[in-house]
Amino acid sequence: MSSITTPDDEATDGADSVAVDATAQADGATEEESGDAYTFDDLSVVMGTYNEEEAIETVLDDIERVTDGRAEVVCVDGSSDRTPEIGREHGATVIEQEPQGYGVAVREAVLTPDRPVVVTTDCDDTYPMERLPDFLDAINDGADVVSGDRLYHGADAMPAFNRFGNQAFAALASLLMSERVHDTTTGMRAYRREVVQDIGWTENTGLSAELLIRPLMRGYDVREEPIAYAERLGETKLDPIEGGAAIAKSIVTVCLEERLRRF
Ligand SMILES: Nc1nc2c(ncn2[C@@H]2O[C@H](COP(=O)(O)OP(=O)(O)OP(=O)(O)O)[C@@H](O)[C@H]2O)c(=O)[nH]1
Ligand SMILES: [Mg+2]
Repeated sequence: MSSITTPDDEATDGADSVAVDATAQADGATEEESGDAYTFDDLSVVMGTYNEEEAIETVLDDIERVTDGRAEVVCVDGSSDRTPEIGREHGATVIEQEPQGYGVAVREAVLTPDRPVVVTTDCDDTYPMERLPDFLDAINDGADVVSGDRLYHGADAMPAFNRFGNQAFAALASLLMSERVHDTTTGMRAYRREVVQDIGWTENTGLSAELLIRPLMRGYDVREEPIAYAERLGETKLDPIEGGAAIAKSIVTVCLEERLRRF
């Protein structure tokens, strides 16, 4: 039994925890017992940014408004346009990196913050930053990972091909994990920092799926949270066919590695 919970399911505790899980659970318990809940001052919102000058101002303004300017923002940037300048003008920490794909950028982004709660998003105005308080609440409620489920509300703004692909990825991962998940490739999640620090990440285009699958299969408290999903500003950076094949391969590889790790 693992520990994913959805609006349809009852909460279940991870029963297959290993030593590292116990640490994560213990930290969570200490947090709750002390009544010292995390606030926006404990939050870092991180993203890969690659030629997103059409969207970055909107995304950063939304984060600023919703968190009263208290969340830290980290952008790992590979742009050749004005994205990094706009990011810095709006108070983000911008780390420059040659463009090497989604996962190379986002891995650097999640590993950078010192703050205890790390939220990922895309820099394309698709994800609802007004839900940041709910994600933080779920962490304060004991979740280790809170994963935004775009498909729950239908994701009408998503191209039909991508929607079908994302449903297929979730079905594949669910089968291989023996645990139902609904959106494996979402870009909006909250993590306790120790989860992203304690696990070794290997995937690039498939990093989003890996960031869900490894914690789930190690018994962390992973919860899916239905979110709205909006149409993208600017050009996509993902080739649906090539990217889709890479994601499917990552799901199979990571699920098998995690199963073998249990022996
Ligand atoms: N630094 C960096 N960021 C990247 C790279 N590839 C993608 N990104 C960023 O990662 C995020 C996700 O990329 P998207 O193009 O939105 O991919 P997607 O969400 O699968 O596709 P859409 O549904 O079209 O949005 C965006 O903020 C991109 O700017 C890269 O090679 N380097
Ligand atoms: Mg996107």
